[in-house]
Order: sequence, then structure tokens, then C-alpha cells
Amino acid sequence: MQIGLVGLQYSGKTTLFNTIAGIENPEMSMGKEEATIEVVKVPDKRLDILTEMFNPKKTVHATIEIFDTPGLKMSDNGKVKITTQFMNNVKNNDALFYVVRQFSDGSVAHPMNTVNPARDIEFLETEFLFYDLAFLESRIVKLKKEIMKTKDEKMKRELPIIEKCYAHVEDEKPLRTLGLSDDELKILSGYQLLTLKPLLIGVNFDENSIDDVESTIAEIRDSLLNKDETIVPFFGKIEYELSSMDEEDRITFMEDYGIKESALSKILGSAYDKLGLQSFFTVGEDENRAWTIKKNYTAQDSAGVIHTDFYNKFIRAEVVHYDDYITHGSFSKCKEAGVWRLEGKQYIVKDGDILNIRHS
Ligand SMILES: Nc1nc2c(ncn2[C@@H]2O[C@H](COP(=O)(O)OP(=O)(O)O)[C@@H](O)[C@H]2O)c(=O)[nH]1
Ligand SMILES: [Mg+2]
Repeated sequence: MQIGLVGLQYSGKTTLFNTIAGIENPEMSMGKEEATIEVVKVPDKRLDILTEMFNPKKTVHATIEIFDTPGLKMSDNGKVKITTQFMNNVKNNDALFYVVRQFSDGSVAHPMNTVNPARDIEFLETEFLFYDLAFLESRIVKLKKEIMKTKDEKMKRELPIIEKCYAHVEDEKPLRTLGLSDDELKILSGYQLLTLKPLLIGVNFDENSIDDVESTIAEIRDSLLNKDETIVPFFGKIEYELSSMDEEDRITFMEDYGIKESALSKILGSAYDKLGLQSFFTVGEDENRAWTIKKNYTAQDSAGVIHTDFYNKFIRAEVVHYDDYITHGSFSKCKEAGVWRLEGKQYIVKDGDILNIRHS
């Protein structure tokens, strides 16, 4: 899974990126045009506990890739140009994480001169809508031309979908709110439509405004066109400073500041939620591992995440839920208690299932 941090310059993207990637002494590369990518372990207490119980040779966390993209720059005419470079950076991201600035700091310029997170969110959204609109418009022209010439059936099926998307975006609505079917999404999957990507909005707060977070978020939400957005507050600077401490100190300081949950944990939690993701585990002497899957994945789909051979040669899955394993303490006790099961291909895997795939 890839999450791209995007936003205006100086909103705190790189600071946040360094915090979650655990980069302590970043080499500042101002104005760099390429994205920086870091693979981040997804913390999971359950996996830690399983490791204590099994003591395997190695433990493998699920990972996500975080992209720090260069800030979108305003030109003199007050417009942001979405460059090919930017698109190359974000096109494969599974979700976008807007970073907007709530902190005020006279020594850090704001590209629009004043601090106003709701305005910045709408600004990014509008730019991305324009980008999608232009793409959809040119696609419609091209499809119509080709259909006249070749009567291509596939293109004939695509056209009404693109037209529906166009009408939605023209109405200033992001494509992720259109409720497209899986088949429609498949047709669109080759295109780089920005407003189709699941969105999380990060608001970067001052440590002095911790008490006002909830009311400020409510205000921001209230002034957005789309009130259902997922908004994640975080404290860029202070969380970066805390990230170099050992865990115990960090927790104490976070409590002192009134920060309940780290930026990473909030971002991951919301991203899993938004993307409909969950984890299952495999355990054993050699390796304990957490795997990330979609919520509707069957036992066979999940086997395929481990290995394509496991998908093709799937026979059955041995399943125990993590909670049951913890209650009973061993697979044999789980069998006695009747919570160890053999499930077929179609079984829908649940968050926290421990699986062992039987295959031919
Ligand atoms: N006061 C304050 N400064 C911050 C905060 N977050 C980032 N900054 C500063 O703002 C400047 C721009 O941050 P940076 O992360 O590089 O922004 P980017 O352009 O979005 O990547 C840097 O000097 C940061 O130290 C914050 O929460 N509070
Ligand atoms: Mg940056």
C-alpha cells in the first residue's frame, strides 16, 4: 500500500514524513523534484504478542510505503501547476494524504500568505478536480472520434462511464463520491484520476493549540463542500521532536502535551479504514508475519497474497482467531475448545485470523 503526502509548500509534509519514517537527521533537500519513499512497518500489538508466544526466528510486520512529494508551488498568477513529475510521483499511490497547515509561525512563509486550512483543502481539491476534468474531456473527444472510425465495442462501453464521471466532476464533486461499481472502476484503473483516490486530510497543528483541535476540526469540516472527509489532526513539529526519544519518554511527553495517539498510528488507522484493509497472521517457528488484505477477501484470495501457488493449489485453510488463540494459549487447546476450524475457499477472512494454508 502506498500513501502519498501532498500539499502546498511548507505545510509540514517532509516534517511528518521524517517523523513516521524515523529519519532523525534529515538531509534537507529543498526544491527536490522527486518524491522520497520510505517503507514503514505497520505497528501491530497482536503481532508483538504472537512473537512473544512463538519466539520465531523472524517477525515480519506488514509494511506501507509513504511518499513525500515535493510541495505544489504557486506561480505568480496564483495558480498551481500539476506537473508530469508530480503525476509520476502520485499516480501509483493507493491513497492521498493532504497535508494542510494550521500552525502559525512567522518564520515559515505560507504560499498564500495567511493560515487557513479549509481554504487550502478546497484549493487542492479544486486543482485536482480541474486536472481530472481536463483529462476526462479529452478522453471523451478521443473516444467519440475512435468510435466513429472503428466502432470499437470496448470504447463504446467506456464512453458513458467517462461521460458520467465528467458530469460529476463538472459539478465540482470528486470522483471518489460517485459510487462507481467494481466494473466501472476497473475500466478507469488505467487512468490517473486524482479525485478518484481515497483521501485523508491531515491538519498540522501547533503544540499550543492542542486544546482547540476538536473545535477547529469541526469548523474546518463545516466549511468544506464534502463534510464526510476523514480529517486527521497531527502536531508536526512536536511529534518530530518526540520521535527521536525512546518509547517510554515519548509516551510520557505525549501524555504531558495531551497527544493521545501518534501521527503514524492515526494515519495508518484511518488509511486501513478508508481503504477497507485488515490483517491476518501466519505463525510458526521460522516466521511470524502480518499480512494486509481487503475486508472482503476469501481464504483463497488471502492464500494468494502469501503466494500465487497457494491460491492455485488451495485445499483448505486452518483458522483460529487471534483472540481465541490468546484465550486458549495453543493450537491443541484451541482444537479441544472447538475454535480451531478448517475453512474452504469461500470463507471470508476476518481481521486477526491466524491462517495456515493447506495446499497441494
Ligand atoms: N512551528 C511549526 N513549524 C513547523 C511545523 N511543521 C513544520 N514546520 C516547519 O515548517 C517548515 C516547512 O516544513 P516542511 O516539513 O519542510 O514542509 P513541506 O514543504 O510541506 O515539506 C520547516 O521549517 C518546519 O520545521 C509545526 O507543526 N509547527
Ligand atoms: Mg517537503
